[in-house]
Amino acid sequence: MGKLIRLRGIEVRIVFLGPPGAGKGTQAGMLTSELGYVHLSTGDMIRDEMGRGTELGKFTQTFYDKGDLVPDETVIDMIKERLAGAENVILDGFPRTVPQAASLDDQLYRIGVSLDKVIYFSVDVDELIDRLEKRRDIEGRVDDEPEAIRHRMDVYDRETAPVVDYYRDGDRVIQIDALGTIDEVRDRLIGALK
Ligand code: B4P
Repeated sequence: MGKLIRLRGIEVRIVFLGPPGAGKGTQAGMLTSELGYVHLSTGDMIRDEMGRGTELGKFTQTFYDKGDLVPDETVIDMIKERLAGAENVILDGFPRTVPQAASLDDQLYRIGVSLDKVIYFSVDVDELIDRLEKRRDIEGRVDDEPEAIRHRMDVYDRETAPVVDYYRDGDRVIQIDALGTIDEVRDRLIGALK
């Protein structure tokens, strides 16, 4: 395992923001295996619940399959218990709404820490659609079907783009160009984290 990048010598909490297919999960997975971060992905948590057929999974599936966001209270509860004890965390896909972002600030305030960086993955929409269609062919994800993709893009514009503005107001956003190969994006990301 590589050396953990520490900001100001303390533990690190980072948010990855960006539209569906921007590569948040891909890059978070790489940083986790290479640099020892803890990867908290609400998308993975939801897929895990759905895969195990739990009551929570059945509830979230009705939103997920259509490309809708799962209700804020549900996702906030999922992240709360995992966040409390975790250090050097990448939050991937959370927050996705302004109420989720406000809840995260509140949770971090209560445990006496703050966010170190918010990384915004910027990619144009044609490339996003191309990536998600390829992923559908490989992984068969229901939310990567064309209608669900279009809907997720609309939901992103309406619900998640304002989260970028929420963090921009606090001067907390670092935008990276997420176009290019996975390794090129990784190198830009590592540069942004230093
Ligand atoms: P997520 O699991 O977060 O998925 P995503 O936004 O589609 O993908 P991501 O940006 O991580 O892209 P990836 O690396 O996989 O969310 C799924 C659903 O869960 C949501 O629609 C919602 O229903 C629910 N949900 C999750 N969090 C929620 C929340 N906080 N509140 C409410 N609901 C929530 O990359 C995509 C593809 O591109 C991959 O195939 C990858 O291999 C490829 N790729 C990546 N980087 C590339 C590159 N540089 N070049 C070419 N291809 C690349």
